Amino acid sequence: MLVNGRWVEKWQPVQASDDAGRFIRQASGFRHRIAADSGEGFAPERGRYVLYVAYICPWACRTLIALRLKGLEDAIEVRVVDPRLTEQGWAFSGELGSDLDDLEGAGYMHELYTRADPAYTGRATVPVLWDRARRTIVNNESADILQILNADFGALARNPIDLRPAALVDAIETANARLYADFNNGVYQAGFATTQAAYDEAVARVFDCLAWMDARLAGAEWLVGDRLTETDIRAFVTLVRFDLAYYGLFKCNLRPLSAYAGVMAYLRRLLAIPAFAGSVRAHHIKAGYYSIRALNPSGIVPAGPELDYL
Ligand SMILES: N[C@@H](CCC(=O)N[C@@H](CS)C(=O)NCC(=O)O)C(=O)O
Repeated sequence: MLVNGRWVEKWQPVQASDDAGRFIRQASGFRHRIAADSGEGFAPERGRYVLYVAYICPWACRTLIALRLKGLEDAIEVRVVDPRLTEQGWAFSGELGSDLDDLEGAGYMHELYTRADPAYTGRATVPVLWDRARRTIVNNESADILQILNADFGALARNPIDLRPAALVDAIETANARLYADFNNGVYQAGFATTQAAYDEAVARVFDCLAWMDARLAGAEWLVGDRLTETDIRAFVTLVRFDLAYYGLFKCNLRPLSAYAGVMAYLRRLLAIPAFAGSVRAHHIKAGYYSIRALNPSGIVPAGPELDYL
C-alpha cells in the first residue's frame, strides 16, 4: 500500500482485521461528484474521464456494467489492469487481455494515486474514475461511481434507463445494505477470516442472503421493484464469481449456486443482457483470485469448474 505517497510493502490482501479476526475493508479516499456547477471543477464532458477497472474485481465490474447500461462507452474511456496481483498491486501489463495505460503512462495503479495526491496513504484500489483534464482521481468508491454514471453525465448517456429511480431509493438502499454486508463483502469476510468463529459467522450470512434472494426471486424478476436497478448489478457481480472463486478459494461451499433455482434463473437472465455478459472474463476472475498467495500459496489456478452458463 501507499504511505505518504511511497509504496512501502509487498501487496498482501488482508486489508485489516479486528480483534475477532474479521476482515475490514478500507474506506475510499476520493469522493467527488461530476457536475457542471458544483464548484469542484469536474464538469461532464465527453472524452475527459477514464474508468480504470479490473475484470477480476466485483466492485470495478459493477461500475463497468452501469457504464454500458447507460450507453456511456463513447463518452468515457475504460482501461483494464492485469488480473494478477503483483507486489506493487495492480499493474498495466498488456497481458491476458489487459491494457497498457496509454493515457497516463502508468505502470501500476498506485502511480495514479500518487499523481492525484503525492502524499496519499492507503491502498491503490480499483475502480478509479480519473480526470484526464486535471490529472486526478474524481472518485475511487464504486458505490459513488454507480451513482455518478447513473445521474451525472446527463445527455452524454445514450440510454435513458434510471438505475436508481426516486420511488425505489429506500427499497434499493435497504436491499443494498443487506447485499453488501452479507454477500458482496460477506464472501470476502469468509475468505479472509483469520479465526474459525469469524469464518463460521460470515459463511452463515452468505448463505442466508442467498436464501433471501432465492425467496424473493421465486415471485419476482428483479431484486427491487419491477425493473432492473443498481441492486441487480450489485447482486450479479458476486453471483457470477461464486462458482468460479468464492465456492473454492473463499470456502463458501455450504451449497453450490445450483441449489438455488430462483437465483440461477436470475443469473442466466442477467447474463443474457450484453452489459452484464460483457463484464465477465472467467479467466481473469480465476487468475486473479487464485493469485492471492495468502490464500493459495502455490498460485495454481484450478482447471474447473465447467459451468454451462458462462
Ligand atoms: N470501496 C472500494 C473497494 C474496492 C476494492 O476493494 N477493490 C479491490 C479489488 S476487488 C482492490 O483494488 N484491492 C487492491 C488492494 O487492496 O490493494 C469500492 O467499492 O470501490
